[in-house]
Amino acid sequence: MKRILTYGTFDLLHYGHIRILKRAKELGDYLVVALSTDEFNATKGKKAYHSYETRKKMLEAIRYVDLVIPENNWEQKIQDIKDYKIDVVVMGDDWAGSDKFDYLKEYCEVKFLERTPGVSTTMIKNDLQLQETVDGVDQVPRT
Ligand code: C2G
Repeated sequence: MKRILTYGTFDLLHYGHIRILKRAKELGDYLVVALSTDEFNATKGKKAYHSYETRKKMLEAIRYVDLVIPENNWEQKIQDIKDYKIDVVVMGDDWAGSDKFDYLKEYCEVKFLERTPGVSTTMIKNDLQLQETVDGVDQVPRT
């Protein structure tokens, strides 16, 4: 059984997330997703819209995902690879060459898959904010 591991925040789940999970699972038989906790995100200066528990439940509902574990810090990856007997760590290629992943090549295969263009959690947030401004949502409610 070939075991795959990936990391992420997966906030405001979108098709870029689904595509990386689908392609990661296609590389093996079992996919573990290490999901950034709210506390870990705070250290990255990020605040997810959905809580860890909500993001975990959404990921667990995806057919490609077999197990969701917490990502509490940057340093846990080698232990994760050992604990879950990982053969391949997969990330979007925005992480290619990053010192956060390249060193893992001593412990397992590391693959970077093409990031899906045209969508990101930040883009969704910005577009919604812009839309609210255009629609004047904060105007007097329509009767
Ligand atoms: N992704 C993608 N295409 C997009 C957006 C994201 O392929 N349009 C991929 C990212 O490359 C990443 C995964 O989806 O592999 C999750 O993305 P994020 O939730 O943004 O995760 P990130 O903030 O990159 O956190 O320890 C590493 C971090 O936890 C990764």
